Amino acid sequence: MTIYDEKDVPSYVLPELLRLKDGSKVNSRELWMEQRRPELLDLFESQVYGKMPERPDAMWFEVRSEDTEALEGSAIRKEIVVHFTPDPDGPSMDILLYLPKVRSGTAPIFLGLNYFGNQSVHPDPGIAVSNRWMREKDDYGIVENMATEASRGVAASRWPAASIVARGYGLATIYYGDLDPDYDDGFQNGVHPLFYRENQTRPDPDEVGAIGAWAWGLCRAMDYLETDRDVDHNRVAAMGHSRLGKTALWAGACDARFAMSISNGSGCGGAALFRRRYGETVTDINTEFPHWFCGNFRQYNDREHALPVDQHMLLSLLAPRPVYVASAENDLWADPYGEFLSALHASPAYSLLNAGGMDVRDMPAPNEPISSTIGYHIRPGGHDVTDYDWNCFMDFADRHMH
Ligand code: GTR
Repeated sequence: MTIYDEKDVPSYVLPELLRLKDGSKVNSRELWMEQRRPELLDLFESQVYGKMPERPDAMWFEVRSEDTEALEGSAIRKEIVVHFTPDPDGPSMDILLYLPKVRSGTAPIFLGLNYFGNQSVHPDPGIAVSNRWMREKDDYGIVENMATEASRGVAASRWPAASIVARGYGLATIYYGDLDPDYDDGFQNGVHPLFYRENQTRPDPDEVGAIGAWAWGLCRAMDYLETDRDVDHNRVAAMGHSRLGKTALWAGACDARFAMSISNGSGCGGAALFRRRYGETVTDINTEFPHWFCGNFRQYNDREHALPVDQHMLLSLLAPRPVYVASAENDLWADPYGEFLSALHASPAYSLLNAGGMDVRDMPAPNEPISSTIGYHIRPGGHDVTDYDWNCFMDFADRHMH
């Protein structure tokens, strides 16, 4: 039975953030940075998402197109292919990048993965239509698992590129299926084979599933952004919705080059606390999506209490960098209150680093964003990314990334 009522939430004790495995108290920046943080990162890698793979030595970038008159002349559009091997026809991902034309210096960036190909984020006819496998969605112009011309701009409401550019930010996005198509194929497609040892045919129980591979893609996009002279790579925010919100948090936790992470409706395996079992549970997610997490994570089906971590610890790995969590009132499957609580319980790590944290104790009312170093809002409505969400993300970035 899915829990949708606070009175059904089991009582639970969260694992203690500021205590080392050996029981000693973490009371200094040094102990946090040098011992507790690595300990937690290691637990998340081995038990939840899998070990983050390295950058491939032979990776290279190819700028495939550039248009200085995009978005009615307000933006520069670039398309970049990130090749993971020397072979130009080998595994790769395509970055779509919009940069504000009017700007002083380099541009800060929102970087996020998308669900239906780069052409889905804007009707802009200059964006190449993805030719990768995609989840079927007729009303989005995805036919026989392929994007068609009709899929241009179908997800534009989730990617307000013109407003982002007007506020001085760039937008970079990649189709998540470039990294790993989102179905359970035993990890034969996508980037997983790149990580295999000789004769290895599937990830070990502590190696990345799909979320780990998607997050790895965000890190590889960061490798590119570091080389782009129009981009301020010290101000790149990883952003994502839902399964890709889980991904944006994990990427920020693994890679301190991200100035901040923003999760929207990320729920179970994202911002929400596992131990509440509210909405989606570990068993639900491992059953429906057996390919998302690492193999070891299955040990916690119906055993949330046995997890050595909970998701306030995931957020704490971002500290002292800002992190923003967004929920929606009707998105109960993602447990809005559990998302708030993990933001709240990540605060002690931020305080220890003199980085603020969350400056409220109680869940705010809808449409009353909290903009402390750990930011949060809940808005009316359901599981989606709206202009309201984006305005909050940009306000938060204005405050913490400028
Ligand atoms: C749901 C899944 C959630 C969330 C969502 C999404 O079916 O249970 O964890 O990730 O999909 O990504 O849209």
